[in-house]
Amino acid sequence: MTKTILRALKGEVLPTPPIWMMRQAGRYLPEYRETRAKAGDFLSLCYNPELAAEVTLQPIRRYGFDAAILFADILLLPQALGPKLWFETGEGPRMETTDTPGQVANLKPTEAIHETLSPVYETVRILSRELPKETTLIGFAGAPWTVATYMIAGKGSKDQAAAHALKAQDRPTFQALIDRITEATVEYLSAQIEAGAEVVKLFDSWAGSLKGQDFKDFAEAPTQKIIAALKARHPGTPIIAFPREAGQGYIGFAHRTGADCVAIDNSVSPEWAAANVQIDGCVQGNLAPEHMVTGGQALIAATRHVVKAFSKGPHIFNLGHGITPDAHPDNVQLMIDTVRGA
Ligand code: 1CP
Repeated sequence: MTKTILRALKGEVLPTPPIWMMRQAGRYLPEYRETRAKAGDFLSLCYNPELAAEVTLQPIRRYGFDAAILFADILLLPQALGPKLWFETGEGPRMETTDTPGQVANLKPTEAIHETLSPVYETVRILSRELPKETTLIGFAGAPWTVATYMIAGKGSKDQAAAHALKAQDRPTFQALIDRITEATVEYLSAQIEAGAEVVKLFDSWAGSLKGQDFKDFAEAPTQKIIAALKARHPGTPIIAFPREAGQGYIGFAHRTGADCVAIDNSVSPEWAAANVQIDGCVQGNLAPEHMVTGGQALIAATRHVVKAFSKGPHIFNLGHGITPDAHPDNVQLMIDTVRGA
């Protein structure tokens, strides 16, 4: 029998939506913190196939989610193109910046990425052997705009000002960077699929700061190119796109990019998303991650609300963004029980 997530991605309306959660392997789980301590630091964990597979499996064992997402990070791909990457404790990622024509030209050739990223493919191979047969394995990458925002600023930022500035001041350099990331992402995701990823997801976490024509040029166009290239090589592999906080940009996004499913953040109501986005096919989302912290009757009511709003079309239950480190593991169980028992 086909796995439930794959059925939903093909457009089937299931009596109970399949469920997984962004950042399901993460700091809210004591077993994750323990394995991370064993690895030493976050990047060592990402590049250790045995331990990365272990943390990917932890939420599957604990909760029986319908999908596992490969444990890695969207910043491994830009690191594989050359810039140094490290994590400052308590602050987040830092990268050597790439914002001049010379720096873009000096990025490593796309073929060179596999040298750095081969442990990630090994993690995928381990997982495709070890996951329960009903669990779908999801691979992923950052979408080019979101990856570019970290490469240009050298860190995360609320408004992505450095990337917007480069786009305004030196469009050819900005476009060349987007093109290099786009090309490398195709090879990275292709390698994940060849290693055993059954679905891939593109995280465009900062798509919401692109407006008007910029949204079309830098959220839609690179996503469309990646999907077209992947579909030519791996026609059977479904692709989930997550243009976070796209707002009106969600409407027709699947149609324009070729995505099999659009992940919806929690800044829009599920009724709106059902009426405007689910009409084109499968959607994923969109419970507010805060409920994993606060729990209780409000969690139950909001979970039922999301399930009901999307119940007439293909739906994969998920949060609107990643679960946060202060979430309580019992609230995750309560959400799952509510989805499956509703
Ligand atoms: O243990 C730790 O301290 C590290 C926390 C952490 C984790 C658990 C980071 C650092 N990355 C991850 C794993 C991760 N990141 C996954 C694994 C699979 C999963 O369980 O979902 C995925 C899919 C990501 C994707 C990712 N990394 C995104 C896109 C999704 C999103 O959350 O918007 C982004 C923007 C990143 C960059 C990143 N990596 C880590 C942090 C703290 C950040 C955000 C940095 C910032 O903007 O400030």
